[in-house]
Amino acid sequence: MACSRYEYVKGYEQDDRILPNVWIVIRIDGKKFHKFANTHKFEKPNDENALHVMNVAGIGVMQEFRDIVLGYGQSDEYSFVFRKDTDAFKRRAAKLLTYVTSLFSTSYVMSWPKWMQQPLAYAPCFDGRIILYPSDENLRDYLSWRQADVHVNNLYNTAFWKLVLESGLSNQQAEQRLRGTLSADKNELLYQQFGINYNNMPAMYRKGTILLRKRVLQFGQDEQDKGRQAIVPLHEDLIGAEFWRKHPEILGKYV
Ligand code: DGT
Ligand code: MG
Ligand code: MG
Ligand code: MG
Ligand code: MG
Repeated sequence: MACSRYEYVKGYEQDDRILPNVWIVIRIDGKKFHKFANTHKFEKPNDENALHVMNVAGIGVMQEFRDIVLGYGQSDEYSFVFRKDTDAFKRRAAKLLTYVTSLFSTSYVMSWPKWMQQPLAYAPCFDGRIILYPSDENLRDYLSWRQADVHVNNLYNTAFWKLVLESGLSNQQAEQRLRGTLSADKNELLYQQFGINYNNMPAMYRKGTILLRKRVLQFGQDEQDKGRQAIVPLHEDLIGAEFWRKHPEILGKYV
């Protein structure tokens, strides 16, 4: 029964339910974090504490949305993968996207003071998008794409900031020095000029952060006890097959 003559306007709302049986990925990304990082004096190229703020916000999202099976964060972005058969919010796209994006933003702001010395100068915000992947292969390729992105950027940025901060090159000179170089060249430059073995740099910077749900035994529990579920950060390679063999539960392949 219509309560008022105005109620017909509800009919203008669109049905945005996502089709069944596809992987739902939500990726959020910081708005103009180039500027945000400068304003808040992030260390270059990686600010460990700022990355912790991102990871804590990612964990906050996964604690609230139980159907997220994997989170993946690097730089100013986080991707969240929902179970293929999730019925959260009846798979309504706008609800899923806005809840995840706003919860990430508020969690980011709430955990900021625990990790950062400097108070927030202004309210950070994040954009969000939904991407649907029909096959496990598509999903793996998506995550591989994001991890390859952090590898390429981090290797470049590490070399760039070494040249600027330690060799005294201008930004432009450093850019010129690196123009056209391959990964192997940048590895070699880091090793020869700065004594750095890139592969020994912190894995969080090179690989990003993967958040998975795992059962962890609590102290004093016997082995019968299945333990408590925790969200565990990993900094592993997810491009190779080994990761997926080790964590079959992500794709719903229980062994
Ligand atoms: P957007 O996303 O189009 O609004 O613009 P940005 O500036 O957020 O660009 P994006 O997302 O492509 O790149 C992320 C920026 O965030 C990049 O310029 C470097 C900065 N950033 C992220 N993490 C760190 C960090 O740990 N340290 C520093 N210094 N900068 C960081
Ligand atoms: Mg961008
Ligand atoms: Mg951004
Ligand atoms: Mg970004
Ligand atoms: Mg309401």
